Amino acid sequence: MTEENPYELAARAAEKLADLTGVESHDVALVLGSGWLPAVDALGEATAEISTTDLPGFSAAAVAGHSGKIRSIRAGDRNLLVFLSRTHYYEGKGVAAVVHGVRTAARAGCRAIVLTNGCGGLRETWTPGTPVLISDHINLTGKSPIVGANFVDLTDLYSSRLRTMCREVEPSLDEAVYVQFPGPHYETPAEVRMAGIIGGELVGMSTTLEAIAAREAGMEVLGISLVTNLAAGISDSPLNHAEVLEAGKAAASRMGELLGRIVPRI
Ligand code: 8IG
Repeated sequence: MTEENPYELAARAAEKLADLTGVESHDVALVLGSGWLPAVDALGEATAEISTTDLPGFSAAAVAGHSGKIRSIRAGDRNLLVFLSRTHYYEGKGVAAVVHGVRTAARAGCRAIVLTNGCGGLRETWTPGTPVLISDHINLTGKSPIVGANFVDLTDLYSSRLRTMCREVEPSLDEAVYVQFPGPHYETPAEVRMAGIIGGELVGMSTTLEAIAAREAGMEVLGISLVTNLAAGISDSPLNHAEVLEAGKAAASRMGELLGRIVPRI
């Protein structure tokens, strides 16, 4: 990131996005986390696909399974702006870099954003590949994307209207509190127990800073986690990233179908 004001940088990125995609304004943004990428094709026909690095303020994707692309998709009467990857806090590029896509989406016209992620689960009934709605979060990064005296209200951060809609569409969806750890290491079993004690049931390395930036920008937020593994210590087996991608692949058609039913109703 440069020294440029992050909001101006996002405005420039949105302008270039409109140029490159030929789409004047977008309506709903989606950020695809670990395991969600294979679901993208179910959302609709791509109008355009660009590299994040074609836009001001983005750097190359760092994680296997995260492709540095942005797709513009026409779905019904909506223009979807789909980020096939995200910048993670653990990359060390700073909090502004983490939320740059969210701010760009807001400037591109998006009124709502769907933040997805792959994460660890604390509820033993959540087998790998279970989607869970995020009801609220605990941000253990200790950081905010907002700088200065802007006291943004985070009540109902994860829109109860959108959660209710999702549960009408898919009554089997559970809801839980997502705890963001800084990463990139997974939690110790003691940290997972702590997450449970403070009220969390999902543990991951993304989403909370983006949700805050989205709320600051006035967007409605829907958060959906894909539990790809039981959190450390909940099961006996150690965690590995390949397994996470595998669980995503296995769940892909279900997640695509789920997003395909939810997104038109946002
Ligand atoms: I996928 O168990 C995925 N991402 N922090 N813990 C944390 N992040 C994750 C996990 C997990 N699984």
